[in-house]
Amino acid sequence: MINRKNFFKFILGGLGLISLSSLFSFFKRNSYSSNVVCNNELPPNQTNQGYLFPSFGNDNVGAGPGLITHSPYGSMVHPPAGLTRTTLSRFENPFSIPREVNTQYLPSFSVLPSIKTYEIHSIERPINVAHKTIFYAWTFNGMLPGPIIRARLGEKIRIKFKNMSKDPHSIHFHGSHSVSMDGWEPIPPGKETEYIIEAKPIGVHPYHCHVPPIAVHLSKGLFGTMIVDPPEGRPPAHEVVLILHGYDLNGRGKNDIYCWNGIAGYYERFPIRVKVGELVRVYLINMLEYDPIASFHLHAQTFDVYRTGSKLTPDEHTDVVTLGQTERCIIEFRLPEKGRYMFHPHQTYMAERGAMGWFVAI
Ligand SMILES: [Cu+2]
Repeated sequence: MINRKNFFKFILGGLGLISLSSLFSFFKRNSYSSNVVCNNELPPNQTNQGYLFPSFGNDNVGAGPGLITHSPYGSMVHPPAGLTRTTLSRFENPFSIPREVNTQYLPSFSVLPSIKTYEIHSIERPINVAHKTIFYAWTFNGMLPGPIIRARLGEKIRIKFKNMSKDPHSIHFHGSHSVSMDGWEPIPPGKETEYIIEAKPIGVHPYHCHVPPIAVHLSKGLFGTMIVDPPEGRPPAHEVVLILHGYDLNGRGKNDIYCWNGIAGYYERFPIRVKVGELVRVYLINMLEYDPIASFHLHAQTFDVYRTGSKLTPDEHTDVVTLGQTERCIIEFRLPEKGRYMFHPHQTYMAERGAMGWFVAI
């Protein structure tokens, strides 16, 4: 039987539990322990362990995840405020830019044989990935996706990898290389290693951390692109790297928002500008976790598909290409008249949640 005294004890105990749990969830919401953080702690050009990071917008105020509203164009997740048309220029090589001078652009075809050395460090940092949405990312060199590595067929690449984060990580390259350089062995926090690989075959190959749970390490941002050019290069073109990726904002093993090159809604706000009639070459990679397949669809124009980019003759001519996880291809097309040509995965929920964009022919 519950008497009056016990009844009050029960009520007070219950109230205590409720307030403790709200206190706990308050701290959880306001710490970096979850993927999404909602506060003002990310200054522009934040430094971490001596790195100068590019800033990705400045609207990190408010409650994530993402601002999901209807738009007449299809995407309902918008990029952070404060970005510009050049924020993601490192994924693009416009014809008109002298490539050797503008290092902010996609690395150019290398002319002389060499051993290229890259320093790649795994670094944890918060990144504005969509409007009012900060993601506590695991990155290579503070970038998401990681740096673009570009080499000529057969060139030697030396990767000096240092793990500057709190968990073990590694770098595993797709393509062919010595099995002793395969990069699946975890490198503990604070330790470093060196990978030496020969760039082959020609094409576009992802690299990524291979430490389990791989889905978590990869979807938190530890991936990047390697382009291997044929010895004679490919025909001159306006080149763009497009990597499809998703963010699991709530740690549910499910993507909440989607993006090309790390920022949801970016190419809807800032279309990729190309000239009418010029050759456009897209290095297309599917780096999604949690969604087994995705596609790339271009509106109003068809394109050549070079699967993995490993041949110089196209495998098909179409307007939609489907890619499994880490699958990739090179596509080429020309836009024959001025206008806005939409692109998106034909898994339309991905497009509506940030992965819709435009090419604009001018
Ligand atoms: Cu990892």
